[in-house]
Amino acid sequence: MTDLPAALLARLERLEIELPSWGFADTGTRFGKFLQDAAALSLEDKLDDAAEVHRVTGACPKLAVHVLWDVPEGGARALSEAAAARGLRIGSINPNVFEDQQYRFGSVVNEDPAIRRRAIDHLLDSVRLGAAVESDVLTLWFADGTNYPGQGDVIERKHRMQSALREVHDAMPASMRMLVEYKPFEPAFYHTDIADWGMAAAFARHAGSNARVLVDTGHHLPGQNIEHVVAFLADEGLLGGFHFNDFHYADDDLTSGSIDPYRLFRILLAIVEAEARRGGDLGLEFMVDQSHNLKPKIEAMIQTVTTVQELFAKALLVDLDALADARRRCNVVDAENRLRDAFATDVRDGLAAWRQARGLPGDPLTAHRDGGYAARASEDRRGRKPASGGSYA
Ligand code: PSV
Ligand code: MN
Repeated sequence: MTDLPAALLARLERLEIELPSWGFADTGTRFGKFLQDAAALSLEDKLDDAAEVHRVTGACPKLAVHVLWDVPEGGARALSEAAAARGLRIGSINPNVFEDQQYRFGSVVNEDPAIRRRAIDHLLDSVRLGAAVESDVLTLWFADGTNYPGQGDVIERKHRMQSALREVHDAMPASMRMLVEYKPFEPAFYHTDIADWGMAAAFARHAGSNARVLVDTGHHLPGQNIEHVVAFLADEGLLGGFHFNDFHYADDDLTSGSIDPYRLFRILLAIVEAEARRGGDLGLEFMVDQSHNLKPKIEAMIQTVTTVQELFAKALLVDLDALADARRRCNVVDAENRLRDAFATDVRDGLAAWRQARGLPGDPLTAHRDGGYAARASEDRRGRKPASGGSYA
């Protein structure tokens, strides 16, 4: 399909996809890391890589940062200036209350009030950092949880979480939104304090009117109907945004749409339907949270962005009137086929033409490969690495 509808393209034009700083660095599994010569080491490298993805896609003007991993010595000002120098902005601020040794038994729900205080202070510092870099999104993920039955008083911990989130929410400027992320397990293996979307929704309600839920697509137990969760949260006014990735088993952090593109299509359709019902955009944060251990990082990010665009375009192609009609008639086959028809439509030529009309390369991945960026980055970064990961650029 070469001619995509103008309204569809206008919606795609408003689809900004935020890239994660940590997705450009060397990452691995608990069994180790395979280093890549071209993987980013510094904040500047990560911004350069994000700028390269933005150069070829035109869709990624923001970089999400993790406070402990990314904030330079010069603080907020240095952070914003480094982003602006590359035509980017700092996106969501991700506090880190999960790595320090003191957090072995939790952060804001720790038994020790002094540790709880330090964790909350870090969150408050992150609010200030966000305000200083003009980021209006505070993304909260907690590793807090327990490994064994009996280890913690889950309700006491719930109350601690509630009061911490409320305190942080109250310190946010009016323009800032708090996104509360959930995850059923890992690193805790018996219970996690914010285990699912329902708990995240309850915590967001307790925190205040600027708190919403963040749906990381990999953070569900097997079989969860994620599009139902998305539709439900949107209707409650509690859907804040996404961490996109794909999975086969659990939180695998694979490239979006690589395992089950029909699932991501259905999730995006839930957004399209909610926006149609509302008569306008939901104002969501579309963020990527992936860990590319085997693929070259920038190529995987470009694949992600183009896949999300393709699947969003397909979701926008669903004939919602015909779908409503089939539902009214209780014609299950016709209803399902409205989804299958749209999903089966090949939108790649249409998107290439759309990109070219906007002065972008029709094929972002080829443009990146032809530009020689990866070879230059490998050359520059190889010498700064402890050991080379081999031939991958
Ligand atoms: C946790 O698994 C998570 O999804 C959170 O969003 C973190 O910020 C991110 O991964 C990186 O550790
Ligand atoms: Mn996440």
